[in-house]
Amino acid sequence: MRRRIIVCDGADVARFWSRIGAGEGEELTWVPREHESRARPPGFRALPGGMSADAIAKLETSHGDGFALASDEGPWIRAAIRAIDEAAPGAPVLVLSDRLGDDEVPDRACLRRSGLASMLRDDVDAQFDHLENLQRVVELRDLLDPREKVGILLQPDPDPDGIACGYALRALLGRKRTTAPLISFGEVKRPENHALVGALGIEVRTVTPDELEEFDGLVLVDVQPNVFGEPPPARVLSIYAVIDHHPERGGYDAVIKDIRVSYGATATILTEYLRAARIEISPKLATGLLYGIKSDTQLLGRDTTQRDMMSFAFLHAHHSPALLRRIERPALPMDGMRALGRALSRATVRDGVHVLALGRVREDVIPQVADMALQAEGAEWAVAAGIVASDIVFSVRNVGYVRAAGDVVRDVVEGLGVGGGHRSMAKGIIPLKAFRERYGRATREQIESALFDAFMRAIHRERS
Ligand SMILES: [Mn+2]
Repeated sequence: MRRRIIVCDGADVARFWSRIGAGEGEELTWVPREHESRARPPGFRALPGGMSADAIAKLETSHGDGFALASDEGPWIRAAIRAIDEAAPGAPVLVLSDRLGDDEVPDRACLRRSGLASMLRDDVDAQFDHLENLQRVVELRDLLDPREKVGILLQPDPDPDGIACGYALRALLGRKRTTAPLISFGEVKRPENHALVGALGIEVRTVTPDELEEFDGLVLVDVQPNVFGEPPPARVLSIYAVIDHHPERGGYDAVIKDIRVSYGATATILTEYLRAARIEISPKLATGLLYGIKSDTQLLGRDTTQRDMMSFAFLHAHHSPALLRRIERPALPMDGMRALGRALSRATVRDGVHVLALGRVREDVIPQVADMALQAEGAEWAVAAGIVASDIVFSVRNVGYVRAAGDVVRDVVEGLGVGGGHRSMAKGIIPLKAFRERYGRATREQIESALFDAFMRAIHRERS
């Protein structure tokens, strides 16, 4: 747009707008009302004689110029649009009004409506949200700054949301790994959790409940004490702070509880903290938090709020795509590639089901193969299975409009092993011993055909 001509109805609106001022290429004009003095607000050009085509014509507009009309009076707005259509036919018009009903504004192809005061209103709300987050940050710092060693306790085998949040909290507190280590009662095991700590170079120390004595401050992130056993270790029942998005549980004391159950990820809370405190977010930290939100919400699909979307968008602008790729597509070992090659050379998609049996592989190869196997033409289901230690581990993916993967896997492993998952992703584990007892030998061919049959039965089973 070449010129943006802002037309204010009367001195009050013009004075209001004079606080906003004129941006690049903007011209401020006002139409004095009948009884108003002609003293014009500074920076404004008056359009005397009321709203008319003549007044608009004096602006000497050309094609590409646009108008904003600020008024709460229907007749004035309609007269202004008529004048513009006469003097500058088809020019784009923005109507800024807080009180006009839709039927008071004429139907016009290139017209857009917005509020005037309400535009600021939205911003005031957003600023108060930031302020509330800042207050939390200040409280956390006041509480934790005097402590020599703060333990950031995550759930056992912490997931990407927990790990990224622990890392973010440390940045927020301006601490190092020595004075605020990430700790957990169970080591990092699952491949996606490993991939994150590896790519970000984060250390999560495994501790026993007794070792908690070395910390003079404890913060629980993405977890509450009930997760640590029944009953939980006494030391975790009286802590400084809990920051979490899981349903609130009782039975413990925390000085600060920030539990936001509607949020899809704790990483959204930490992102809001960091933004409110204006902490610089490194690409590494942004990538971790982004991946935390992505994996907890299955890419903004499940239990997602506007807040998660906003944090995701903010983090997306700051993250490192190369680092994210390394987390999501960890390097496959060569023997895993060869196992994949052998499996692919015999693979077929039958009745929409694509089963790949890999033999003995590193566990993180399996989900990656499952992702890829779903791309096969005609596949609605992909199952990648491999032998890990003394178990058959399999990852399942589906196209999303079929029976839920978690339900199907629970049926498949019934009486044999464990498994579960979500709508379109799931995982199952069958001990080799249990498999042999039911199916005989655990060769690749046998695993492939047994899983194929079991999946066919489970997929077509009626929901009970
Ligand atoms: Mn979480």
